[in-house]
Amino acid sequence: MIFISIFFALGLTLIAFARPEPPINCPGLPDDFTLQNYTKLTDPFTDVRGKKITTKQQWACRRQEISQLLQQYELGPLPPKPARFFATFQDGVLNITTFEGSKYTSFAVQVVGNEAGTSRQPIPAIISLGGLSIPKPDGIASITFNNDEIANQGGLQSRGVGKFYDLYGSDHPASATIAWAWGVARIIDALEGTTGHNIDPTKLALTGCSRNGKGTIVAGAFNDRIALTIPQESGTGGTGCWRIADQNEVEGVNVQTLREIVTENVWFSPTLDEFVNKTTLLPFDHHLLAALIAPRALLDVASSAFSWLGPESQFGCMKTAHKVWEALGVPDNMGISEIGDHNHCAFPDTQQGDLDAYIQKFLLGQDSDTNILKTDLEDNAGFVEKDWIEWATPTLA
Ligand code: MCU
Repeated sequence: MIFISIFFALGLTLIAFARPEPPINCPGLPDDFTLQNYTKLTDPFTDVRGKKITTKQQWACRRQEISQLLQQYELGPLPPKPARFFATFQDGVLNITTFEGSKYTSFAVQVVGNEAGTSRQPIPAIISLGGLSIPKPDGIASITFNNDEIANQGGLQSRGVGKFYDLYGSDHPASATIAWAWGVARIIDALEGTTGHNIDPTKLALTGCSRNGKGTIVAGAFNDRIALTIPQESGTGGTGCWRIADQNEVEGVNVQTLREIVTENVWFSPTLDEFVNKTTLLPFDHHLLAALIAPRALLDVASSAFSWLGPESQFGCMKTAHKVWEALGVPDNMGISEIGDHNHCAFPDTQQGDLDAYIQKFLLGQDSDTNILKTDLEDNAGFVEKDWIEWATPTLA
């Protein structure tokens, strides 16, 4: 009791609770599920049992199925919310401690630009993996998440290193990207459970560039409490599709592939190694990773300047993902802005209007035109829909 009183006296908040996920009654993966070779982009609207998805309710189960498949074959498992944690906010720093059994770990994130808010009218915030590399919009706070300390990304030798693994064990099969998704969830828990930061936890965006862009799409996909996800120049393993990158490589493009990426870093679980030279066996591609975000907002800020990032793959993969937002009746909640007139992770003025439109609509609640699906490369960056898509897009009832 004295302990709690001291916390309140200091203007801090102590929280320790777990909120269960709302139940949906979905069948889950069948016990006899087997991988099948499929060379095109997998159908979002047919489940693993071959059943067509025609309603939003069925999509909720298909979405759960895709989430399970991604964890099983590519990302590793996302642990549920820890049973116990506490958070404090003081002097612009959110301190978070989580407990699992007898172990605990603590990390802190810096909050800036939150002065504009008042306790009457809290303001939106952008959480960035590794720091902002888009311009900070006015009237929006910025929260810097040092994702590397949660799960290190210093090459293959950094597998299992970081605070996530201190808590769950260095042999936990979570990839760095899903461990970062866990970290983002803990930041949101802490924002929800503390006061004094003037941030509205229902108006959160997430961003990160390059390798942290890969983390952004994963963390956006696995965090329903993120309103707007903005991966920047994430390339292969982010908003690019494995199959398109492979095809481009066959055509002579110097693009990053699954085969290469698993030798470079720990962004994916070791389970993905099995798909080296066999990306066509994956029961998903990254259009379905992105689709987990729907109907929430997604703006893919891509670059067409570097073949390594796969400009056709990023554009084609996200153009395909967009069909899920179309099916859900919210096509303007997802955009692609692919422009190549700048250095890697140097956000150009030419994309400012596209970014502003998404910030205005999804963080500030203003009207704006978010119908943005563009690349500055000719012929849709080379992406030919009929070569990749064999399925139709329904209107989900
Ligand atoms: C685009 O992200 C990565 C890319 O996947 C890597 O191959 C390369 O080494 O680094 C990029 C990056 O994170 O650049 C900062």
